[in-house]
Amino acid sequence: MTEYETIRLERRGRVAWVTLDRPEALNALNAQLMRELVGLASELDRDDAVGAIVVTGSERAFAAGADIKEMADKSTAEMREADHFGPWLEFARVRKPVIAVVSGFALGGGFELALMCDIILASETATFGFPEIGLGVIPGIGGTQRIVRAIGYPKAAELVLTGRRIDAAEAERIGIVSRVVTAERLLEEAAALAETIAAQSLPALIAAKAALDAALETPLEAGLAIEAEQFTALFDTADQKEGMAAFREKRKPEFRHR
Ligand code: DAK
Repeated sequence: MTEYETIRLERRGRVAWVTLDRPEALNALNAQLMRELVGLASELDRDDAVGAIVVTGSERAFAAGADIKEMADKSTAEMREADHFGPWLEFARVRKPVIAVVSGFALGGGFELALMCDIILASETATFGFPEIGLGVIPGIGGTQRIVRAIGYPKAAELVLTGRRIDAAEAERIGIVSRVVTAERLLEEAAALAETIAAQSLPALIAAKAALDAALETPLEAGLAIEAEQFTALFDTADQKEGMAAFREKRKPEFRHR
């Protein structure tokens, strides 16, 4: 059993809850947290008992960005050497649904981490923003790319170029978060959402995520081909037979995730 210092793992049924746990730094993403989180996410991705992964922080902060104190004195050569980019690519490659459950600050790298997840569920206390420009840098783990794809260039440019923070209501209005709920109901709603997803057939979830990802990364025709192939491949799964038999027999399916 791996020991973690900067994150916590709790398994609830088929949902794995991963909580960022550096309260002294508002969950700033230092190298250790990145290693632990990315390593765990890859492990959970390979674990057939897990159908969905929740990533969350504390009430006060999802994550207040990359760790400024850790990188402040680094040179360009040292930043290249440290390769903070590669591991995050591995996180974004997780095949299973990942849900960011955001309360409080999701700034800089914290916002970027949320954008790497498939769904963002936010508390009304959530605040999103890219403060990097005010630090003399720019978002570095996918922020400029994913925010443009999420909300379009003009609004993305305003957020990245000004560093302006937005509240949960605005984040919902412009399409960054899928839903905003009260602080009291956040964990309950997150659990219901994650359980609903994790109860579906795992091969179908993985196929759905692969097809959704293709929509962001390929021209339409290539994406349609990927969708068609993912769809067709599911016809050799036990869960497709069960899902369609259950429909005909007017009962709920009992998926075995294969
Ligand atoms: N890094 C390190 N420590 C942080 C931190 C951060 N990002 N954010 C907060 N903390 C620490 C504070 O320093 C403070 O520690 P002590 O001074 O008590 O030791 C503690 O957390 C509590 O914070 P505050 O006292 O400041 O709390 P407040 O409620 O007053 O303010 C705040 C909360 C979130 C508004 C404020 O802490 C703040 O502005 N934090 C910085 C937010 C920020 O600028 N984040 C963007 C960081 S830049 C890369 C890829 C990506 C990136 C970089 C490299 N590579 C691939 C190489 C991404 C860059 C970023 O994310």
